[in-house]
Amino acid sequence: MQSFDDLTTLPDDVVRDYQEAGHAVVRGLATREEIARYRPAIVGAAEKARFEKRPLQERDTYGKAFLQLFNLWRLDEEVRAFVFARRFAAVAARLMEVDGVRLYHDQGLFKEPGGGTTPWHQDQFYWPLDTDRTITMWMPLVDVDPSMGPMRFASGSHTARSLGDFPIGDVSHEEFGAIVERRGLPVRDHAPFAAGDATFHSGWTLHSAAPNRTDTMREVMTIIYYADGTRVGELDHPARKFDRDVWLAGCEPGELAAGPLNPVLYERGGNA
Ligand SMILES: O=C(O)CCC(=O)C(=O)O
Repeated sequence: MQSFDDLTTLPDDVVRDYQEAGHAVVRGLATREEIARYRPAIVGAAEKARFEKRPLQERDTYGKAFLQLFNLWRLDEEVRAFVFARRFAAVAARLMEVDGVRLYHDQGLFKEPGGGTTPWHQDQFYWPLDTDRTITMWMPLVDVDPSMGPMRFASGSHTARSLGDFPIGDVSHEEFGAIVERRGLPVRDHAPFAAGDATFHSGWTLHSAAPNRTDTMREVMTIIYYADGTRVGELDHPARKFDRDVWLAGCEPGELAAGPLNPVLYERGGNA
């Protein structure tokens, strides 16, 4: 079996796609063997971390979109090895054209059978990070076809940075959906996916996902990275203050975003 320290060769056109569109797909970033080995630990950690017990029909739109399970790397050594994979972090660094990346946090995003639409949103609305060099890796642990609710991205939307202060929900879906239509932004989903393929999207890229119309759980693991050297930004609304308190514990605005939960996961020429 390959090691997660083995890097992958990324064609230049994938980097160009990412820069231009704000998203890109990397096929086979994890092998089938790696997914078979690490999936049970990720699913087990997700079960441990699950706090949502209500049936789907009793939840709001955001709650119906997926089970969201945070920082699974802290629950299990195998999951830690997956989240700390130098191979994944190196792709994040190359796409953002930076020398090193830190972990913001991981999250399992499991869209249940019958799970709803993921509303249009921008991730960086939540993140008190003083940079636009932020990126999410979204990797299915099972094969995902278009009926299972793959992500879709509005190409080019990242260049505008903030398109409105909307937390994810019905209002963000309506407002951002209208922007996508009005501006005629091309929407792409990169589906179908084999387990181990991965998409990468920028923190300002508008994205959403269709409902899961199948009987199979859409198991996805995500890892969020930002450029090493980034400083903590303004805590200019409650969501950003909450994120600072949880993910950047102890870091104040203007200081390096480098708390105990934010290890360097890749450094060009280094060991990380
Ligand atoms: O998996 C989904 O449905 C949405 C994922 C997402 O919003 C993200 O990874 O930023």
